[in-house]
Order: sequence, then C-alpha cells, then structure tokens
Amino acid sequence: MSRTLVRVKPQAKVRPKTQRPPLYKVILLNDDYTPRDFVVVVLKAVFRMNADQAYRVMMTAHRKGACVIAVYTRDVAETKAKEATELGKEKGYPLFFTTEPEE
Ligand code: TYC
Repeated sequence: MSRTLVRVKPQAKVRPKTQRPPLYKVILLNDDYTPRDFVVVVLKAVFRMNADQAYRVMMTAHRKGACVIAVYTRDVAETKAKEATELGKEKGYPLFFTTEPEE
C-alpha cells in the first residue's frame, strides 16, 4: 500500500524575544558624617562586596558625591537601598542609598 508523503515547508525558526525586566541602579550618596569604615561595613553586608570593592566604592562616593553600586531588578534594588539606608539610620548616620532606572 502506498502512502502519500505530505511535505510541509520548513517553518522559519521561531525565536521568541527574551523579555528582560528593566534594571535599576543602586546609588550611594556621600555625606559629611557617616564614618568611612561604617560605609564599607554596610557595602560588604548588603551588597556582598569584598573589602577592596567596598573601599573603592566608598571612596568614589566620598570624592565625587555619588557612586553607582550595582544594578538589580526594581524590587531587589529598592529593598537593598532601603536596608542599607536603615543600617545607617539605626546608628544615627545620614547614610543614604537611592535607586534610579537604568537608561
Ligand atoms: N564623607 C564621609 C566622611 O568623610 C565618608 C562617606 C563616604 C560617607 C561615602 C558616605 O557614601 C559615603 N566621613
């Protein structure tokens, strides 16, 4: 018994665009009161930096007024900025972290 072979035109490869969530920068702001060592401690604790990274970031904010620390999804960025700011507040320091959408 013969069978009819149905030939289907090969489909164009479907390549769905991967949807990536928008990213947010966490920014450390300089102030005149928070001790340098404390800023380093917070950067290490909240942003999982090593001593060297934390020191460089702290000094960049100290010299330039602000420093981008990292980028995360909005939720993570806002939570970390809040946590880090709160650690300063608990000690009575004006240490401040803010977030901003990445362009
Ligand atoms: N400027 C602070 C001082 O001289 C140290 C400091 C650095 C504070 C970075 C905040 O984001 C900051 N004690």
